[in-house]
Amino acid sequence: MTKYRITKKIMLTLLVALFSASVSSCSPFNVDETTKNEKPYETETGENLIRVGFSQLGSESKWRRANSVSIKDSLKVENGFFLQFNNARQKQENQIKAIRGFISQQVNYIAFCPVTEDGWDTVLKEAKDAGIPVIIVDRQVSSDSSLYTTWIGENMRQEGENAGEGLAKVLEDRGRSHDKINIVELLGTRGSSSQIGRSIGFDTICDKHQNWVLLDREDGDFTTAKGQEIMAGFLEKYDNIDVVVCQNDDMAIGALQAMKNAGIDLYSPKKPIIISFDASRQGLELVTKGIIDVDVECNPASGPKLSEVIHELEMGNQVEKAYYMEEKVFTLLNASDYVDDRSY
Ligand code: GZL
Repeated sequence: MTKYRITKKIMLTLLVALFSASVSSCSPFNVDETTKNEKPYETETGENLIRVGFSQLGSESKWRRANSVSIKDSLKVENGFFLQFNNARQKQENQIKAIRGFISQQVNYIAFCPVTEDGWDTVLKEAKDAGIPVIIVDRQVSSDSSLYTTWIGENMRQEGENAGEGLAKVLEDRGRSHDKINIVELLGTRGSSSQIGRSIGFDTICDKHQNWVLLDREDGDFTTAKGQEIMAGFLEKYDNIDVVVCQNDDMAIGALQAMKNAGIDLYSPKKPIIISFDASRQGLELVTKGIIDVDVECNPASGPKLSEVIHELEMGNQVEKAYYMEEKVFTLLNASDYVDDRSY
């Protein structure tokens, strides 16, 4: 056999190998082979799987990553689901694109954590017109509730009020209930229901304390890096900060780093009072050290409830319009009882 023919044979063999590898590496669930009514996704035992398209807003914080773990752990094949999961990297346009993809693939259900409240009417109408039930998870949308089946999440306004009441208690315990108190705030993603609800709730309590002064508030987008950047700016601008309110632990960790960089002793009783949200493991560890003074829980474990609600809908049962997650408030008095069991 000539050299050319040997080379050609080798090339052909390689091409065939490459092609068969690409076919076998494709998901066994090629979306083109399916239509919604057949529920074509089956286990080895022939059990039909419920197809769910889930648009997660991003992976900006420990809380968000824990929420994604909860969703994936609950909507798995063993529980009867085929989950198509998309990470939108905190961009609404990516979420809308993913949801439109789920509609065109004719999934059985769509669920998503909306990065901000507004801008969902059109795509929710498209899902409704396609006959696909939509479940909102975590944050809320401003769209009419007729456009989605139910919402599973947290009471953000209550969280904000819990933060304000927690601050009032800390000040009372330190004999500072009547002092002038200067406050700065690191807000979550502006326009998200988490930011809006927590701000409204906290402001409601602030309004009851005329001696509390809000010096400044900026959008930290729920990230550690932005939290540190904003807090460094506040420390340059103000020399009389009594309280720092961070709308999640990730921003609090950034703010604490900025305070350390500015030479503030985080173990000193004179350090600014730190109020935070989420109550992640790291947040609770900082509470047990007396560095974070109040940490308001925001429970990310909405996966089991999402699984339960979809199974109810599959059986043709009615479901509630809203499901609230259980949440606590942590201080030095109770954080050590919970920190070791924190999964995130
Ligand atoms: C709250 C959730 C927020 C968390 C942040 O329900 O939407 O988003 O508080 C996360 O940690 O980034």
